[in-house]
Amino acid sequence: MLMNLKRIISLTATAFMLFTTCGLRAEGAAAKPLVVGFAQTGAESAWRTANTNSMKAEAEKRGIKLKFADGQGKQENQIRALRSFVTQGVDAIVVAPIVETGWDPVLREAKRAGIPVVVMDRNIQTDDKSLFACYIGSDFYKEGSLAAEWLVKNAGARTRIVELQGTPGSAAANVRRKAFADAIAKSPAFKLIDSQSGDFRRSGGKEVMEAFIKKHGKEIEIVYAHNDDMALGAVQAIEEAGLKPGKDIIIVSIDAIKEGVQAVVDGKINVVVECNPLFGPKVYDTIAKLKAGEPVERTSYNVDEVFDSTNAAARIGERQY
Ligand code: GYE
Repeated sequence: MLMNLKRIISLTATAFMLFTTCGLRAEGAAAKPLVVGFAQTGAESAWRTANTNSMKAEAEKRGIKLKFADGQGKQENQIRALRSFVTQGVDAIVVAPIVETGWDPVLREAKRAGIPVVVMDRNIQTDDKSLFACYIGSDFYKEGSLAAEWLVKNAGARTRIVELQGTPGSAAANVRRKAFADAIAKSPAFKLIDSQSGDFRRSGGKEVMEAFIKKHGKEIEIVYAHNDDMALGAVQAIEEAGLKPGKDIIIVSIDAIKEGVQAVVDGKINVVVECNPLFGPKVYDTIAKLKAGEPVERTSYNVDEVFDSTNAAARIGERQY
């Protein structure tokens, strides 16, 4: 009788211990945060800062451990970061690729390790679509077309354009350039008289615009800038040359950062086409789906708007970046 009682007590104790250890283990596993490696291009523009902030803030909100790598404008730095994420065995990788090509080898390494890759912001060119899970970004072709369409409607007699290109080889610059060229080709009065890269930077936009003014002088009637930072740099260069940006020279631009929309309100930039950088929530929702084995959209874009003198003042209060 006593033996039986002892055995019952000991069995119960063992069962209890097993139960609690399993319980602890299960709890431990559930509490393990998701680890995401994010290879950012750098910090070339206000758009980029907003994008970085969105990715960091949303990770924090969701208890995701974000390993952030600043590529400092160099693809080789981003490739190194991706490799290190693979070695560390992160749960997922996000990359905002500086340029379009040259990603296959490192993406193959991620694929072999079974780590899903989300391409964010700028797309890549590859023949093997299985190398990344999906692309979450912006319709750069639409943005370039909207900028050109605005000119067709509003430029009046002004036709001679200089272009401030983004980073050479980037999807954002390549596609915005092509879309704009395609659109103005349909209105033969327009003439692209010069085009140079300002690397998506304010300083770059200013320097290139100064050189354009020196070279072409009064011939310049329109500036097409691939982003607001370069447009704002061009505004400075135009003012320093004693001219009125937005009046003597029409400026069209892309991004719609707060400062860009403010410049529209102030009449210094004529139109900004929106490119929303706040991808954090969408990116982590997508990663959660990928980890759960659920299907995700292959390509998804943010919906973008156009801000000019007709709506900028009324809408500037809503701008989040
Ligand atoms: O327009 C620019 C940034 O890739 C869409 O990169 C992005 C571009 C954006 O530096 O401001």
